[in-house]
Amino acid sequence: MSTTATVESLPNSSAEPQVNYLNARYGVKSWLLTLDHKRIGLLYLCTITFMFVVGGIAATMMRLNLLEPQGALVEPETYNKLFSTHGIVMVFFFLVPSIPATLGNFLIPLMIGARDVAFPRLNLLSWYIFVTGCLVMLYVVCTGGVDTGWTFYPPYSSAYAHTDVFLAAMAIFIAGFSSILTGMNFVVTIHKMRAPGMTWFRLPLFIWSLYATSVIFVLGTPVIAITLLLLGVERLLHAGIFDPALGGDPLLFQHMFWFYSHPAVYIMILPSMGVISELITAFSRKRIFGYSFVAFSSLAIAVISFLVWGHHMFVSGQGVYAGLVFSVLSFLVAIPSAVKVFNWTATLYKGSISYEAPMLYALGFIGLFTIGGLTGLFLASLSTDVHLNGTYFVVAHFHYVMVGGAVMAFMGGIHFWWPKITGRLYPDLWARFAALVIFVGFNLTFFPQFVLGYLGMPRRYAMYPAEFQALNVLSSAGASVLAVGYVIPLVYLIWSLKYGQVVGPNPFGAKGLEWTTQSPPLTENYVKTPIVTEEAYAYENAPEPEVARV
Ligand code: HEM
Ligand SMILES: [Cu+2]
Repeated sequence: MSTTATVESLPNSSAEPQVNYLNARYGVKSWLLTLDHKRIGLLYLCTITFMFVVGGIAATMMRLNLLEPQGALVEPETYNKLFSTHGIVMVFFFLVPSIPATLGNFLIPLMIGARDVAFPRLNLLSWYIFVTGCLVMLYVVCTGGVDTGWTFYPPYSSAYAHTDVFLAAMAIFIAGFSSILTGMNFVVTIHKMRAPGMTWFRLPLFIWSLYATSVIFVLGTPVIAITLLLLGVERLLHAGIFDPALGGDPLLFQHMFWFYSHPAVYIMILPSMGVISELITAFSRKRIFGYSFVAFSSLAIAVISFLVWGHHMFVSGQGVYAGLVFSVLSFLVAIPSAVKVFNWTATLYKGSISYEAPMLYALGFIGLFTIGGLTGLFLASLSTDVHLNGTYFVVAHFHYVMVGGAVMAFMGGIHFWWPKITGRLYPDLWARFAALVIFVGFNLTFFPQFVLGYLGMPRRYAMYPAEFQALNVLSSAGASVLAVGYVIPLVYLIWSLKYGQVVGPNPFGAKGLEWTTQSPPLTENYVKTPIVTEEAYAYENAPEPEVARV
């Protein structure tokens, strides 16, 4: 993207350290009171990484327990708390904020040529609200946990559970406001703060995907907030809303819960799709195939995602005709997702492809997301869902989409923009090795679960029939490989902060405004507001990569 902000116009690239957003001000206070979107993005990165570790520890304990048919580690009551904590933490305190609040916060203003987001103070407040939600959830985990599953279905959650359901629900309720405020901030920023010449159809596709995600943040999150509030009211005041014994309707809860939680799965996958569009073009050095189709498919996914929630209730006693409609609509939502997969593949065709670590994550994403998506169609068809609902097939399906998809893209994005964020590069050989370990570990963990589910192994059980042991041991072994795969990047990324190779503004020779400014960027992002004069991904005149291509 040719702009007037070319690299050489940037200040003092001589020996003395360049002033940038990291060294412009020092001290804890300069971070805790920062209004800089880049620093706020890093505050989120630290917070959600900690929550990922908490969710990961629960997953490890579950997998260790499932080594033995009778349960090798914990009592069934504790197992219930483990999968509930794991699901709640991984969904609401890791994956929902992951790419939007970290990479989104860091990159949106840089990519559109702005100085910051529209409401910097609101942005900082969103982080504090999120941290408050995390602290309430950690308090619940440390004082006994919750055992309702991440779905909080009443009447068990409102009338029978003896765990801290109310506080867990309130932790999610609080964190939800962080999503709503972040979504509002991003929508206004993208509408109002684009640099001259940065028209909608010149925007990077990452921005389109975050725009669609922000719309779901703003429209969907209030629904889960009111649903959990009503659950809290029923639990504390015994008002009959969901509990049939009090004249309530448990199906009402399921409708309200999934009216948000299905769009929520797209909050988790849409930003990843935006990252993949950036990686595929950068490492095949080609324009995206069908730019406007990919852009509009993000909006289409956001809209249709609000129409399919009933596919979570095929076996809950919902009417068969309602089921039919939700089944057809669920097939429909697969179309815009498929458009993206086809267009990424078409972009690779005849591309000048290189296999740096970010690209390995992108290719892994395409494969694993496709498996996750296609198995979703098994669950969207009424007949097969009756057999597979409530089994490990479902657990495998959403982990393929959420971990094989979203977490892979998150890792790919972190590796792609790490030199922009830090001004330093990580050891690429270790990075590619870790990407392969993660890919192998992931498939070893979750593919056997498709088979276990198809053979009838129910989810959420601490014990299982002996004939399922071999596949469970394989899955648990895979989980340990996966865990090692996630620890390696943690080590070399932290190592790179001090010892990593110092690189210039654009080590991968990528297109995009963010690569035209220094690394790490100035606090103000640009010396002068850039003027955009060409389409996105014009790799026909891209700068040469500074680092060797592999
Ligand atoms: C990183 C490696 C991960 C491993 C090894 C793992 C493993 C597991 C296991 C063993 C279960 C329990 C299955 C059961 O007994 O029903 C589970 C459930 C679940 N996982 Fe993960 N998981 C991982 C990552 C994630 C991530 C990143 C997410 C984010 C969305 C996630 C979301 C969930 C949810 C929502 C449940 C269902 C909890 C419930 O039934 O209430 N997991 N996972
Ligand atoms: Cu769904």
